[in-house]
Amino acid sequence: MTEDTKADTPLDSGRRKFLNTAGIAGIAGAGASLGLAGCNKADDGAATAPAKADAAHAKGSVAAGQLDEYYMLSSGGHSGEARIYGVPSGRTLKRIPVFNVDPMSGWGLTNESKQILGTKADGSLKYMTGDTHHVHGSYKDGTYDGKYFWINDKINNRLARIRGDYLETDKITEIPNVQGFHGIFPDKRDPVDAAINHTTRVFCGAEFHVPLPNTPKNWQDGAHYGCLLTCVDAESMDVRWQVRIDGNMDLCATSYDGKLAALNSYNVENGLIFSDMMSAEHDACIFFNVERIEAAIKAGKTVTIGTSKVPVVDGTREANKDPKTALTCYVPVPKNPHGVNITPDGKYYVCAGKLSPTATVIEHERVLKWFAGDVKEAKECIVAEPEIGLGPLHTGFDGKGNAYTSLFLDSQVVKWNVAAAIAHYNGDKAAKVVLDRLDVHYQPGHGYASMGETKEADGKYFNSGNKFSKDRFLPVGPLHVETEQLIDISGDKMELLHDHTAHPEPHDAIIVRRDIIKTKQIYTLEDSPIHVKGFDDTGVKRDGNKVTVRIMSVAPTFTPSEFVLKKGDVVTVVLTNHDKVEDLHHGFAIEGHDVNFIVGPQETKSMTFKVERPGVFWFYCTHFCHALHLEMRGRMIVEA
Ligand code: CUK
Ligand code: CUA
Ligand code: CA
Repeated sequence: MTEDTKADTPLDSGRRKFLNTAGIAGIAGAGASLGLAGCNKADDGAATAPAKADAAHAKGSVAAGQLDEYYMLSSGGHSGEARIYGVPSGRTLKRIPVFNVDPMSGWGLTNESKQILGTKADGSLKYMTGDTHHVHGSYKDGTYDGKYFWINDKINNRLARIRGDYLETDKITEIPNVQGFHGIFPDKRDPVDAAINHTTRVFCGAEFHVPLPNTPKNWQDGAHYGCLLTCVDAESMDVRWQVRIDGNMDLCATSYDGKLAALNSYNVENGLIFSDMMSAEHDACIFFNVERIEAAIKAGKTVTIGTSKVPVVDGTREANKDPKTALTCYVPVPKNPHGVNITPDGKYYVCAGKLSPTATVIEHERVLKWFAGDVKEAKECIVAEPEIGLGPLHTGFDGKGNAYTSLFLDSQVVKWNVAAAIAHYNGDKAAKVVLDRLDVHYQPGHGYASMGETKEADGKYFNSGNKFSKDRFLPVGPLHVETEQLIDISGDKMELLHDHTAHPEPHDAIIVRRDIIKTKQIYTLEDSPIHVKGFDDTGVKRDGNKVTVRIMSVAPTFTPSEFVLKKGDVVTVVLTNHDKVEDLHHGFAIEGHDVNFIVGPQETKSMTFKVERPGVFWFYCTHFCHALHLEMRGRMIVEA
């Protein structure tokens, strides 16, 4: 352990000793169970005097009726959704359905959402689930422009886009020939065209190897397996190109000049089993030269894989030996790294060690020089490798030269100085690298700072997304809630402000200044080509057994309030909400037919279902809208 690590409170060092005895090798061998053993020891390291805790809590609280300073857009893990919290309050503001089915809004039930999600030939959803890990926003001039947010699905390998004005999912793209789609990052500008100083591409890494093309034929032979980096067009959401690499890809970061995408790889071994994935001392951070890749695509130096038409270029080591023409650069990083983040000044990438107690700092300029042939070996791009603690995963930045890395095994966040780490690496042993440590509760995964992934990193807040809450909240059965801990990073010492809960299981998030996100409060009728124009446009239209029922809502009525169908009809209800009052949503549900969705002011949604039982069925408004909300209902009559 480092000097700095030893200098902690007695209680702390006891816990650390426990982990030390087991050692890094043990961590690798015993796997996750040891990691958890570390946190089984109840830790009251944060038990500060109540008065001090109250003062800290007050700093992070937002009074009743007051608004938060930031939006925190968070992934929702295997819930398949995205969430929005307010910062600093930690209040949950919204859950955005993305890859999941959401009865409240009708996501996955309405025809419009099913079209975005993708359907099978019979009209049912192609996939019902998703696993979201990373949310990132579109950039302009090195900071968020609030236009789009993207989020990955690791289960079914899809990239979704959330539009910033409605904060709703508007497009989903399935990526061919990949599995374990994990890290994503939008580019921050074009690498060549100076006029394009905003996001036009989204880079998507693949964590799992698959046979390329995917057949079971040679499943035992790893040589047939490979991983592809995918570039998706930010506007059209079409897949532009892919690059085949050696190893795998985990997290992604992009440079501020648009020239490079960086992805950390923990499986340079191309291992198919656990032990093989950990056999090498060094893995890699892979840098992709965007301009060269696109030139190679243009020049047609491509192949296609299986039934996919996406052009694929060769980014493997063997094909990229000459730096001056290389598409990729593999910088060696110790052992199964997790996370790569770029400093807000655009100068350095930080790869956290995971199985090594270090962070690796790689200089952007040197990687560019390597591509120019001016740096001999890729490892010379490394400018520091500070020891920071056990199980480092993700790093946030304050814009003042400091980095904040989550330490999964130590259950801490460590604050360290990037310039000092570089000086220390260059021989200045007096350089103070680690500046502070704070216990978090417990086992942090992602950590992220306010505006920390932009040039406007403001050094105010850091959120620690902890994987285990244990004793922090009332127990609610075997599955505990997760803890998010908000930390004030404006001073020399980090200060824990408060905990808030998160439904399992968030991974990454971003904290965005509130003035950047400009939402619309009212939809536009023309958003929907099939909107009901007015009373004259309502009613039942029949075409054989296909029936369209056009309905409009104006609080507290539906028009028409009755419609008559025949048993066996396939019915499409089109509902337009003609209310124009902010927040005046109506719900539409039909008894016994599993029909349920809401429409906002001036919004249209439709849903198709079959009626098979004769009878009278009430439809009603589910969303409290008016003093006569309960009376806002009508009848669907199904004749035999
Ligand atoms: S990964 Cu979850 S804690 Cu998917 Cu970003 Cu590191
Ligand atoms: Cu309309 Cu409740
Ligand atoms: Ca490895």
